[in-house]
Amino acid sequence: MDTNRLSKNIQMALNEQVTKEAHASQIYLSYAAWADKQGCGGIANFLFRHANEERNHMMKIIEYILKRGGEVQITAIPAPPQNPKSINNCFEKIFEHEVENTKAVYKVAKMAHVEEDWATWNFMQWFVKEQIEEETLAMELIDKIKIAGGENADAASLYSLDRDLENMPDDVASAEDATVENP
Ligand code: OFO
Repeated sequence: MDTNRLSKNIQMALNEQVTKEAHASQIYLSYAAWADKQGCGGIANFLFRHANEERNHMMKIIEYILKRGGEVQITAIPAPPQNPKSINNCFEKIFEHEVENTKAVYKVAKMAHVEEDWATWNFMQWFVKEQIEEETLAMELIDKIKIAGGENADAASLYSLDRDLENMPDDVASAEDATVENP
């Protein structure tokens, strides 16, 4: 008796998303190592922590596939892109990657909608919401580096940005959680 509650296509799309989250984790790892080498230990710390968050996303999907009686396929992870050229470029690349990942998440959610797989559709809503946070976080990084001078940021501004990011939280409050009392 087949107890797999996922269609072939949805299972494949979820497995692809597993690889995408693993890839995201590798990207954050590689940028973190690069940032550390530039002397930006605070930024590196922030990015290392975020690499773990991406891995948690991966695990969340693996657990869901298994819970639905599906089959998990762990495949090769593509290599991360080339190192950034500057801290400014690093944050831009992070933002671009997050937007790419949002598109991938929407694709799976849309597929679930078309197939009327409401369990997967509902599951994917967590990721839709998470991507709002991830994009907001990336936008905040871009704003911060802009204030520090963008490509022309001097050593003093980079130093203070690095110290700020050391302790910056890994997630941001999203609009859905805002209230009048706690905007
Ligand atoms: Fe998994 O959220 Fe970023 O990519």
